[in-house]
Amino acid sequence: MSEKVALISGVTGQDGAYLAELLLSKGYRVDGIKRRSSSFNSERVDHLYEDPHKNDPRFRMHYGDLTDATNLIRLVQEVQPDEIYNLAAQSHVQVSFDTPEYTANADAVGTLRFLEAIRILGLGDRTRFYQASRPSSTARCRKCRSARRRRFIRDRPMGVAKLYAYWITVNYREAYGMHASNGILFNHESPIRGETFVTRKITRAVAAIEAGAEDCLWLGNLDAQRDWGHARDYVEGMWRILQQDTPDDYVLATGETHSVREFVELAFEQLGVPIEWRGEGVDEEGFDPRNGRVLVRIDTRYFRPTEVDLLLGDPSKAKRVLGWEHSTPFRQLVAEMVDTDMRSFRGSNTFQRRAIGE
Ligand code: NAP
Ligand code: G4F
Repeated sequence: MSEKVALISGVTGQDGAYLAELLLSKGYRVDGIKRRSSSFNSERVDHLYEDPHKNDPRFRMHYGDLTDATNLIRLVQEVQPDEIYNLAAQSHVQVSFDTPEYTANADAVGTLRFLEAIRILGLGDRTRFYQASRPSSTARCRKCRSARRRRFIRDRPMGVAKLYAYWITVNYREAYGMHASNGILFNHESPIRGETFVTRKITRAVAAIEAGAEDCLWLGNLDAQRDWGHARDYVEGMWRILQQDTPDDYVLATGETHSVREFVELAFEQLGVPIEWRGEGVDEEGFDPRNGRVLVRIDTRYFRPTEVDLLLGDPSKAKRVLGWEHSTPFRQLVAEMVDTDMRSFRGSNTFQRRAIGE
């Protein structure tokens, strides 16, 4: 059998990097789409890079953008993929409140552009399509009081854009018989998680505090609860979804939920530092009871205009049909992230402050 070809959008992101690695290990040829930026943005996949002058490299990257339909059509035509994984997105919830129009263009219409590219090029019988969807309709939202509103949570511009992406994928499957599937993935993290998501923000801060480069971690809602798994486990689930004879939608989750507060406690525990809490609301703080040193404080800037208090997924269908299960316990995930940040921090001996984005 000839090698399979996969096209991954968002290959420079957390999931794109893990997925590219997995598919290469399975013998695929992988074509990744990266967007142009004024500085290098390929750090997560640099270890997969192959000299393009070499004959027939198995991993290639192409410039592209989800907001550019002609570009996507040309790439799909050139690559003739067996499988497309649409992972590219403006994926930060808080940023989607600041850039709602761009978020809709990339996250919602970007998905339509891919589906149309497959249809226009007549690749519906050959190319399977995976859409990176996210939980929303199952979540609870503090401001969505009525049962009806709760069913259709409009929690954030990104959530609304992703709902469109979810339904347009279902629509193309039903209308044109395409092999198009959604993976509804609950939060998944790793040592290469973006630095502005809460887990990585915590583990980087813990590493910086340990080295004396920072003295305090500033956070928003400590009581938000998430179903956190490891990205490495989740990309295996994405691949399994596209190996099914029949396209369908699947939830990938751990089935456990933990609060931001618990994540903080476990992360500091890796340094042998106990955390206790005192005060309430914006005055709450986390401190080391052995010396009274305050290590965690609240900054209202990190509160969201609308918050999803609790996310908890049910992965039973994925287990039953795909034989997929997450395999990294929560404690191990936190330890791996803290450990990697501590090592890289010691290696560079500097803690890079960022101008924006926590
Ligand atoms: P990520 O690390 O933020 O990666 C997003 C990727 O999309 C990056 O490669 C980014 O490029 C690229 N991108 C952004 N806008 C683009 C555009 N207009 N055109 C082309 N590429 C663009 O996100 P992730 O955690 O890997 O998540 C992957 C996908 O799964 C996303 O769609 C996300 O919404 C979805 N998802 C993630 C989670 C989770 O917990 N991780 C849960 C549910 C769903 P740069 O590297 O240049 O920024
Ligand atoms: O890590 P977060 O920014 O992730 P969030 O909002 O759950 O979104 C992630 O998961 C979604 C799937 O469920 C994806 F669709 C999306 O692309 C992304 O990957 O925030 C997690 C929780 C929130 O409740 C937030 O309010 O942590 C709370 N939080 C508390 N303090 C904070 C902070 N979040 C961030 N980013 N920064 C804080 O300082």
